[in-house]
Amino acid sequence: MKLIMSIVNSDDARDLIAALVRKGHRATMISTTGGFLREGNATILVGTEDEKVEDVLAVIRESCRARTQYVNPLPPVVEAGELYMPTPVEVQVGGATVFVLDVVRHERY
Ligand code: 2BA
Ligand code: 2BA
Repeated sequence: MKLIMSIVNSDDARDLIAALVRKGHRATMISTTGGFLREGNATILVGTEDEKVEDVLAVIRESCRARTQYVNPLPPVVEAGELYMPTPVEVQVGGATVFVLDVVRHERY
């Protein structure tokens, strides 16, 4: 068994969950925050049998699209009287960042 941990854009999360459930997969959504942009994203956990992993990954690929975002980098330390004009930096935000982990044991009580 595998645990598929997928970090996705909050805007895609509900459609992804709906698509997974439609195809008979079980899923849990957690609200998370990205360390770089410090913005909300969503982490979707799917525990599934090894042979269903590719199907889950295909659903994730279809439901989540990459987009470009602009962020203001953290300001440097400036001397008194100096002016700092932040230049927004372009970053590509996935799609989905996916980790597939081996499940050592799975129980339902
Ligand atoms: P954030 O950490 O908010 O990152 C948003 C986007 O900013 C990233 O998109 C990437 O394009 C860029 N970025 C992040 N850290 C960077 C760095 N140290 N230097 C330069 N650019 C950086 P994605 O790679 O698509 O990641 C989207 C979200 O997925 C991330 O949000 C984070 O919450 C999660 N994530 C991505 N890779 C991860 C990893 N290796 N471990 C844990 N979480 C990860
Ligand atoms: P929910 O997804 O809201 O599911 C509530 C209950 O509905 C489940 O109870 C199960 O009895 C049923 N159910 C959910 N998805 C189903 C499906 N695709 N087909 C048929 N019945 C389905 P539990 O199995 O006790 O799960 C309780 C909660 O634990 C779930 O809430 C979900 O958040 C999480 N969960 C369970 N199995 C999971 C898995 N394999 N991967 C990720 N999260 C899981």
